[in-house]
Amino acid sequence: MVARKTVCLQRLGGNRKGELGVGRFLANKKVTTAKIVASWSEQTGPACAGLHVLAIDDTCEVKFPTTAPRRRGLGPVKKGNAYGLLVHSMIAVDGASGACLGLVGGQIWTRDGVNPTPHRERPPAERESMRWLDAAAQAKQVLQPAAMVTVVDDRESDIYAKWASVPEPGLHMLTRAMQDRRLAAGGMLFAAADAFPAAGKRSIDLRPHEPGQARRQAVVEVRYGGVEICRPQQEDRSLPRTVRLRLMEVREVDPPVDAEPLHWRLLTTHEIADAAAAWQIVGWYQLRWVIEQMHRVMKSQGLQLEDSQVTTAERLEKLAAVAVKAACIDIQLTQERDGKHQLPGSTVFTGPEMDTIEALVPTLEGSTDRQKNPHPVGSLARACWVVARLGGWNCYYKPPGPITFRRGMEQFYAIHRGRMLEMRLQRDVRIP
Ligand SMILES: [Mn+2]
Repeated sequence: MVARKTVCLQRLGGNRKGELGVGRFLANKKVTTAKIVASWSEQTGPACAGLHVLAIDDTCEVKFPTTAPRRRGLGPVKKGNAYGLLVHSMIAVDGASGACLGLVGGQIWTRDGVNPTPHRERPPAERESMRWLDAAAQAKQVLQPAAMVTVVDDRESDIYAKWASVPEPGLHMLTRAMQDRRLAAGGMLFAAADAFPAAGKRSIDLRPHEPGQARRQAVVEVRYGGVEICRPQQEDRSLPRTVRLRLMEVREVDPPVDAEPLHWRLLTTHEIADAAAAWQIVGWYQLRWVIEQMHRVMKSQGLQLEDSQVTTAERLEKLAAVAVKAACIDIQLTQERDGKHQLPGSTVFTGPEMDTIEALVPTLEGSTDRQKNPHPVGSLARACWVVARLGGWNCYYKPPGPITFRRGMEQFYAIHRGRMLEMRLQRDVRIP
């Protein structure tokens, strides 16, 4: 069971009783990581109906303290010098507003030691890179209600098999290029961009990718054009020999001396009619910061997953699966705290949960206007206000952030469970 009281379990369970509950939950063989991951996307499809959705995915490594005699069944991460789990997750983001609409899918795994077979000699199904194709397949399933889907990911996902097999009508891809590839017309991909005309300059907002980096503005120049990439030599021969794509190059003009200059080569299946369309695609790629923020919240701010003392890899995987969902909700609530996107409560909460939210409003309101819930009944923003109040936000000073929302969600679930139990008792024990 739980070896020691930990910050992580305190936060999930609230108290000693909750901690044992979480221990039981993690030990329960019927609750598998796969089942928790499958439940991530329950509310996402309906929230995406009719929209152009960016399905943004990324992998993060969660390391745990281990010692040689006690590895907890964890495999190597971080180039093999630490032990932990890998978490791959995909979120749905509204391409027009940037609002996070929930989780789409992903997977959580641990490595069995450093694989002795070089990457290129492994069959595709055994490569970790399959996760990018699997996530894209999950996007096709879960996001069927969307009008259009664009899968957005970083350099690790620049995989020929993906370019050749994933896109279909209504499902696009936007990925940062990693490989300098041969082109059907001769020459190489990276050099091709040099021949494209510059399509304009703009100042864009760069958010920090790692702690310690500062947020800054960068003036960038964009160029774009069509390319036809060739199937690599060692690639599966059943894949088409070439794939037609658009290449965009985004390069910082006069970068500051102390900063790493921005230089993105983006490949996409989208047509680029003009400079405005090119800038729109740059904007979509920039929304990748939402998943980076979610992974940061999962690892540190909200759940302190890396501090967890849970004893086995299997239970840590389940804990991580719960933490991903919790972090996604924290991001959704933080984004919607002012009602900016006018999302319905159903984006995050079930019907009965929204009833509990509404029942809590009068008990949390104060006498002044500042202390009233200003958002319409049934809206996600109205729920954000309630959860923030439960998390200790006092209606004044700075707006609530992910940590306040996490604290509030734990309170909320405890109250909601109590309320459901009370309602069941009232129904079952009919006093004449
Ligand atoms: Mn990545």
